[in-house]
Amino acid sequence: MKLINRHYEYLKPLYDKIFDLYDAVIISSGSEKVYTFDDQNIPFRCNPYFSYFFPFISDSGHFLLLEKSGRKSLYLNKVDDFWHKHETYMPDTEISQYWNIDYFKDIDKLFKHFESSLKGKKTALVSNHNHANFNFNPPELLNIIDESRFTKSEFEIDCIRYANKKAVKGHLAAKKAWKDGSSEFEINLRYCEAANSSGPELPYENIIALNENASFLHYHGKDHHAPKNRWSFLIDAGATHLNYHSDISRTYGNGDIDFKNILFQLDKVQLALCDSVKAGVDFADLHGLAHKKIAEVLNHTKLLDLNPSEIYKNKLTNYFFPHGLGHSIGLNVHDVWGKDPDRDTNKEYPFLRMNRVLRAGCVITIEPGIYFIKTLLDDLKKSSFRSNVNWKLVDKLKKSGGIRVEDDIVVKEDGHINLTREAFKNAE
Ligand SMILES: [Mn+2]
Repeated sequence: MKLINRHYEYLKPLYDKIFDLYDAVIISSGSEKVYTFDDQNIPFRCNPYFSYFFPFISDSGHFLLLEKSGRKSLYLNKVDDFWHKHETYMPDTEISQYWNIDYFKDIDKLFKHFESSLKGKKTALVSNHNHANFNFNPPELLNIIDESRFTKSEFEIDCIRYANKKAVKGHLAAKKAWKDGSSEFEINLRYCEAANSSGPELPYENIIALNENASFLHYHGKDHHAPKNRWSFLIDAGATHLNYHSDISRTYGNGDIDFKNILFQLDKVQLALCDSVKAGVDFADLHGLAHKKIAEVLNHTKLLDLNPSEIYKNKLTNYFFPHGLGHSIGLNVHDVWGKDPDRDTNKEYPFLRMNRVLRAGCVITIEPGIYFIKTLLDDLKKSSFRSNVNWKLVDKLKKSGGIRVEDDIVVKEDGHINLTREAFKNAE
C-alpha cells in the first residue's frame, strides 16, 4: 500500500471531527501577492492546510472541497495565461480513487457553483482570501486540524526524512566549501547546488555565518569576501519535500582547543536531550533540562567559576542560551499547535515555541546552543556575577560567535528516531 493511502487512512478520525462541525470545507492553495508598491510577486508558498490533504501540488489558485457525504473534490485552475507556466497535475490512479478531479478557469464562476451546490449546508472556507459568504477560517476548525497536524502520519515522517537527506547533502558540501576557504556567499551556492534547492524551494533563508556572525541568531547576510581568519562556521539550513521541511544546524571550528572543547560538550548535551525524548515528556521541562545541562558546560569549560546548580538557579545560562530548545516541524518549519494558549510559559521561557506534552508521532527539533552575543555579554558585565566570568576566555571565544547543533527528531512511544543523524550517517 502506498504511504499516501495510509496518510488518508490516518486522516479518517480528523474527518469525523471536521464533519461534527461542518457539512463542507473548501480549502484554497492560496493566491499570489506582490510587494508593496511594486508589480513583482512575493515568492509563493502553498497554504499548509491545502498541503495537509493534498501534498502533490504547491501552485497557487487551486481548491479542495471536502464534504460530509465523503466526497472529496480537487478543483484545478486551468487559467489561460501565456505569461507563466502553471503546474499541470496528472493524478495517478491511486490518488484519483480518493479525489474527484475537476478543472475551472474563472474563480467567480467556481464560487457561484459552490454557493448554489452547497446551499443550506454549513460550509467553511480556509483561505488567505474571503471569496464568498462562507465561515471564513473558523478558529475551532483550524484548531482541530492543527491538533491532528501536531502528530505526523508515516507518509509525513517519510517526507521529513527525505527533506533531511536533501539538506544533509547541502550541509556536507557547505562544510567542504568552508574548509576550502570560501566566503559565506560561495558556501551558500555550494549548499543550494548539493541540496538541489534554491530560493523559495528552501524552507527558510539559509544561515551561513562565519566567525562573529554566528552570534546573530538569525544572521541572513551572505558576505562575498572570505575572512582572513576562519575561526568558526555555523550553518542552519534545511530542505523541503512535498511541502514538508527539515531544519538542521551544525557548527564547525578550526581546531582551537577551547572552542573544540565547548563544541564537543554541547554536542553531547544535544544527544543527551534527544535521548530524553519520548511520548509523555513535557517539552517545557526538556527546555529546563537543557538549561541545567548548559550550566554544566559553562562550569566544565571554566567560562563561569560557579557550580552548575548556582549557574542554573541564577539563570546565568540565559546570557549564553537565549532561545528556545526547539519546535514542532512539518508543513510549517515552526509547525502549528506547539504552543498551548492556556498555559503561560512566556514569563519563565519567553522564546520557547513549544510547551506541549509530546505525543508519539510528533516531529520536533532539538537545538541547544551556546553563544557569545555582544548585547547579552554587556548585560552580564553589568550584573553582580561579572567577577565569576572568565572574561579572557569569553573574549577569545567571541571571535567564533556561537554554537548551535540542531536535529529533527521523531517522538516514539518509548524513545525517538533522529532523522538528521540518520541522514548524516548514511551520507558520510
Ligand atoms: Mn529550528
